[in-house]
Amino acid sequence: MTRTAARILVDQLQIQGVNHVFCVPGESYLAVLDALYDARSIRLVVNRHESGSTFMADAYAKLTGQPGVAFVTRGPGATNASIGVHSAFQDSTPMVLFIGQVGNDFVEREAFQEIDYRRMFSQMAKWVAQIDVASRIPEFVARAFQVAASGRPGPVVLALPEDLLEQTADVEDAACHQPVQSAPTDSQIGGIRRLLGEARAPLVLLGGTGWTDTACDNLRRFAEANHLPVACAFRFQDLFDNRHPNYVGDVGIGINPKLAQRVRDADLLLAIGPRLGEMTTGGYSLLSVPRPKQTLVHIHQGVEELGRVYQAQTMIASGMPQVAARLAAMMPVESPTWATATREARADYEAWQAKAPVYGGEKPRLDLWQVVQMLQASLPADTIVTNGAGNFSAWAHRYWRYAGLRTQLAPTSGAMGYGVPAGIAAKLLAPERTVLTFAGDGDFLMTAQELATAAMYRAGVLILIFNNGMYGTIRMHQERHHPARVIGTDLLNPRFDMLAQSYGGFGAVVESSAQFGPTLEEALAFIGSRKMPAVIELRTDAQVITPGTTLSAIRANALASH
Ligand SMILES: Cc1ncc(C[n+]2csc(CCOP(=O)(O)OP(=O)(O)O)c2C)c(N)n1
Ligand SMILES: [Mg+2]
Repeated sequence: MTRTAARILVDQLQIQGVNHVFCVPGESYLAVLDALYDARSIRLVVNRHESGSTFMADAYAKLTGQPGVAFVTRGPGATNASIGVHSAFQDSTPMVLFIGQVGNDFVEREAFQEIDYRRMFSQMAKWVAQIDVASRIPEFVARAFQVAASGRPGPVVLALPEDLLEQTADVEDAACHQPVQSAPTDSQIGGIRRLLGEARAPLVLLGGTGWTDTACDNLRRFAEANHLPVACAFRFQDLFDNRHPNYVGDVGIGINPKLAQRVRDADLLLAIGPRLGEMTTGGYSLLSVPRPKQTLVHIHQGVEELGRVYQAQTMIASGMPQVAARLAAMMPVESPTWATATREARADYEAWQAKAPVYGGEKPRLDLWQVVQMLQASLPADTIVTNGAGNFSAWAHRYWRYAGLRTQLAPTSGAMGYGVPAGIAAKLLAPERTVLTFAGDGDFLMTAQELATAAMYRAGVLILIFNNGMYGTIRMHQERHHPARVIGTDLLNPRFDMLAQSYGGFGAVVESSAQFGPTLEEALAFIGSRKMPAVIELRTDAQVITPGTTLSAIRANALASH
């Protein structure tokens, strides 16, 4: 049967299991939009900026384990979308981005909004291609999903030239993709068992994508049976229930110094899933490059990631469900010598979560530590917590206890603006769950326009804006390197409460700890009854630049050492 190219494409999306598409429309792919008109199983979510589309597609994939899909227009649409593609690449998130493209009749003339996407995305996508012939759409689309979801997952970009979308073809559909992952061999598992038997101070480090509920459960059983301490890599804190006695903290920015020491002192590091990237290795200092002092077992989905930086003793290419099942079935080590150390590491984690004395003894008007405690006490354990980038995120990463898989959406790419669209996507996909977004004043305004999307689709996400009137992270680094020479980091902000209200949401300002509880209750009641977003602006003390230090302390230190 002859179909239009757009119909073949949309039929193929349905076969690949797509049920949400995030987009900003463009005349370059009108035919696809028209085909989506009849595709009732696909919900089209329209954004206000293409970063919203790709960030939401990334959040969708992190929450469902299926590739997220976005459609954007050529040139300006593609450049706007690129931040989410880069984030998906760094986060190993499966994504397929479709971009309308200049027709083949005009290509290479630098026609209106023309970009060569192969060159533009080559470093931040697993595969970039252009479909020129309608009869090959099923092949290209199936492969895009196959590539995005297999091995180390990541984004794929497909360009759709205008003349393609005018074609028709009589072609068979392709089948749904089947993500492919390797599995560990018997001798590799035997090797891990042997190394564990010889270890005195082992540490498990979890990270990366491709985890399932069963895989996390199996990993927990492995840790319990062997009394192992378990840490999570930067922004992958939801792979192990933080309330579990074997959980000892996250290995990322602002790491607990005692945990950092434990990583350094470990004689066996079982890195299961993480890329051993800059943020997870303390800038490549916790493990020396290329041959770490610790005996390193590195298990990763992508062969290209193994041995990239670190020459692990044992490198295993494996999917997470595959390796976790084998570890759970492994004969545990009898009365391991490190069981006490695991309890001590847990105690260190709990002490690290106790309130840090940053206010010089003064009682702050708005105590952010207390804010997080109140949130944790009032919100369900399975709350999905999202954030973008900035020092404010430390309050979530350090003090929130993530209760297990798919309770955290956070960009390891450090992309500001991720939290708001990710939170909205989460609420759209899991309306029954509470979604809490941590945002900075700088971070929030990078994607605040998606509040319109939240309002249009009635996504009742709760957003906390940590307003310190500056790009605080950069100010912190500025004070370290160029003390008392403040430039380019102050911000003049709008009235965030009024901004939220103008979108039909709840908006309130909190200036003291006492105000927070009642305001939170009001916001939650609003979300419950109106199914609309709620924004609480926290007027924070700009001095409190991290949970552990103040700006003046950093300045004084820097001045003393310059
Ligand atoms: C898209 C993007 N642009 C710039 C940066 C660099 N950057 C990192 S943190 C930061 C400031 C964040 O400010 P804010 O959201 O107010 O959080 P704060 O650090 O003040 O808590 C900047 C500009 C980035 N990470 N991402
Ligand atoms: Mg700020």
